[in-house]
Amino acid sequence: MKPFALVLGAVLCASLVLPAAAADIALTVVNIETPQGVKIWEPASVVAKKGDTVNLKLINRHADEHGYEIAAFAVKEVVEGNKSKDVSFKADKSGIFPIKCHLHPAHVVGQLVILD
Ligand SMILES: [Cu+2]
Repeated sequence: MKPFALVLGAVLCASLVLPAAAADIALTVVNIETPQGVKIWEPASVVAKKGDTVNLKLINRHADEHGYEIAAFAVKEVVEGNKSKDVSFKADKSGIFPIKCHLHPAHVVGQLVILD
């Protein structure tokens, strides 16, 4: 057997035994208006696994500014009208955490679910 094949075999075996490494989650979240006339971030729910790095691109398609807050992870952004903003954070604890527009409390947005 050639050395390359040995190394490849060792890598394949290791990948079967070791737990899955933390991943990079990338998601685009867009502020839309519901048929009821409420401006929300869509998708409303973000799911990741503990240890993942979550990268969100927040796109605000409205003329007015909107907030995106996940207090549990110190995320608190204001996205100006017709602008976008990139946000990253490490999902270092598991649980279900609210996502809000802190500028307009009526815009109850959704939830962040971090799986153990
Ligand atoms: Cu808002």
